[in-house]
Amino acid sequence: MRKGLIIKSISGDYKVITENNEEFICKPRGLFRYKEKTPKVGDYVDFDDKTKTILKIHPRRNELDRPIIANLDKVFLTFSVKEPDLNLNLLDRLLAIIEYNDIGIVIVFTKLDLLEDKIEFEEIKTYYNKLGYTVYTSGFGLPYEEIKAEVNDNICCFAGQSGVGKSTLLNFFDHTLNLKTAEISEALGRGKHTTRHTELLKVGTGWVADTPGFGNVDFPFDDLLTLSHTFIEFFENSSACKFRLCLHLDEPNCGIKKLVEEGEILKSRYLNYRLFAEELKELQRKKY
Ligand SMILES: Nc1nc2c(ncn2[C@@H]2O[C@H](COP(=O)(O)OP(=O)(O)OP(=O)(O)O)[C@@H](O)[C@H]2O)c(=O)[nH]1
Ligand SMILES: [Mg+2]
Ligand SMILES: [Zn+2]
Repeated sequence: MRKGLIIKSISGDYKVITENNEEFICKPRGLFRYKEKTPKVGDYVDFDDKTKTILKIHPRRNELDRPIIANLDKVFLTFSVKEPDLNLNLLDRLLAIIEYNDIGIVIVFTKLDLLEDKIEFEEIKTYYNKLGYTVYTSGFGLPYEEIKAEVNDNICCFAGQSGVGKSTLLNFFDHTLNLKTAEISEALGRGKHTTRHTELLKVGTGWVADTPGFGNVDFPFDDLLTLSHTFIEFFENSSACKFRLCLHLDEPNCGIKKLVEEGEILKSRYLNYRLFAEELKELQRKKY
């Protein structure tokens, strides 16, 4: 029996790499299907190198369904400022989901070279940075050195909409990766994503996954208090609210709403929060 890390899933088979860099294509044992357990990229597994069978999946520290990956240390939330336009709704949604999963977060804004008026963007960037998230900006992958160094000793993934430049940036990390990239009009026109598979790639002393882009992700929870706690600045300032379990929606004397009015909390972030709260309420209505 050997131990390894799943670095790629290939239509039902899995590429497993061992500590001394031997690679094996393995099948999951039949019992997994019965137990509805599916190996994921990022899983540490025990496998038989003779029969090429995955015998056991080690307990996961965390896992995401979009992108499908396990045991992440860090997610690079990748957002272009143009083409496609900066999607703060998706950013706030992903921040909430990754916070909930307790995974490290790095925000990367791409395509700065396409932005003429940077004033509004600077405000947004400063805001997210002040929340405590590491924020990088790049234009055509540059400068990439600091972003690349974030991968060392970690299992990471690049996540974000199709066409924001995830594969482009990874190619800057290491030209030999040779990942396929495509014109956004081309990508959207075909209605397909350029990157189709999630695969962990060795970069420096860490692993990083290029993943297919996505437009929307469901919340892994449906209660409003959890949502309010994943908005870290709401959580940190909630002692300013009259009610201890204030959801910052229609309660009187809400400290968060006051901070929004005073311009201390980004308005778009609060409006997205309200939209997400409505979405969760709708989910609950359907469920019960
Ligand atoms: N102007 C500009 N174009 C960029 C930048 N980064 C990427 N692009 C272009 O954007 C297009 C899409 O880039 P990709 O790297 O394929 O995007 P992706 O996020 O990997 O997309 P999917 O694989 O479909 O999820 C390509 O034509 C890139 O050349 C940038 O910083 N500035
Ligand atoms: Mg790609
Ligand atoms: Zn409140």
